Amino acid sequence: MTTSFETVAPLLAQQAIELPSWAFGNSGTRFRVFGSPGTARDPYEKIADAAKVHELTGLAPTVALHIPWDVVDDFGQLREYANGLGVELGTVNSNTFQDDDYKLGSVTHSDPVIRQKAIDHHLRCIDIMHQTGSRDLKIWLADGTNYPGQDDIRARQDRLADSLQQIYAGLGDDQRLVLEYKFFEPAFYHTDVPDWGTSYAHTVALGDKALVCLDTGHHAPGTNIEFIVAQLLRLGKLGSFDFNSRFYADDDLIVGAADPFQLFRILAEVIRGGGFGPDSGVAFMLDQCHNIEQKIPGQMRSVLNVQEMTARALLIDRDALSAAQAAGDVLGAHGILMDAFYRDVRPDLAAWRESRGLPADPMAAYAASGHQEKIAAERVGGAQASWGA
Ligand code: AOS
Ligand code: ZN
Ligand code: ZN
Repeated sequence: MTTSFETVAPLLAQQAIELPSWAFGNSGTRFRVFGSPGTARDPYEKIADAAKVHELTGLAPTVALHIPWDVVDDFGQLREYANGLGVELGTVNSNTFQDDDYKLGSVTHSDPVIRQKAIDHHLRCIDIMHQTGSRDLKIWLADGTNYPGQDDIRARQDRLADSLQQIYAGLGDDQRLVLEYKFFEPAFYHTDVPDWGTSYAHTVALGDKALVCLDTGHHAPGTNIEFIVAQLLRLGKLGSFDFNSRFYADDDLIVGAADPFQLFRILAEVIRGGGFGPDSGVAFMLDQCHNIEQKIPGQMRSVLNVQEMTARALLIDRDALSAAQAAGDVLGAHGILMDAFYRDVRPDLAAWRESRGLPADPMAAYAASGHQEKIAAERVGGAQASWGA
């Protein structure tokens, strides 16, 4: 029997997707960062942009900060400002990749002075988290080497473990550390946290408050990401997602744009493994840049894509699927999964949004609202925020 949209709507109402503050700054590639009219100039304007996405979609109640890009004099005031616009401050992302001192590494550096500087930066992030009310400290490290023999891979792991332990010791009772892995870039021979296994090993050694962050753009082409999702959920160590999509490398394009079917498969495993919903402990975040498209509607498109694929994944007829799997019905089981993927949930979602006081078509509502023109007219003078500042 086909699962009805009405059955899954209450689950969809629980969906929350965190937006990255840096998505509202200018970004680009190593060739060019493009400016665009109306781009946010400071953390306050980035939060206002994020709040607009939430206002029109009801999907994005929190905004992730990046330190030092989003440093302000008074984080309590920033928090109040966010709350006044109907959103909360979320994950704090540490940054130890833009300082000359970190050229050869940060928390893995062989020089104890530089290592301490990197550890202290994370402790400062934890302090900020107390002021912003954030639960998660997200650590992504640019640490690694470019040439075989450049440094001792094993010693770097030992230094990483020691540094992470010192950071972990600074966490409050309700705070968590999520460790993101990436197999290349900016280092190209090896990175110090290249894969889920390495992140898993370190987070297990740290303790229950340390979990793995899975960025969908950080795997070799062809990697079965949904398998990693299933495995980490099985092990109780999936802490968060950085959603985006990619054609070639870490493209940070709009989630669901490059490979909607992969997004569906990932979400199907999330739901199957109990990783969906506010009590699951798995945080949904975006990690994207909008280089050529408008940023607010770019983020709206992204959260709507996640919502749409979540709806389809929730519509999988689990009983029929289990029965087909148990019966060894290869094509039947595959067909049941594909039936859910091909369900066009857009009309149901539009009607459901309207029933909750949201625009049926948030993209059209934004375009018609004149908001983009308004911020373009208002935000003149000053320096636009950009990825890296
Ligand atoms: C880098 O590739 C990682 O995806 C980070 O999560 C993130 O993009 C970065 O911290 C944003 O500045
Ligand atoms: Zn990421
Ligand atoms: Zn990335």
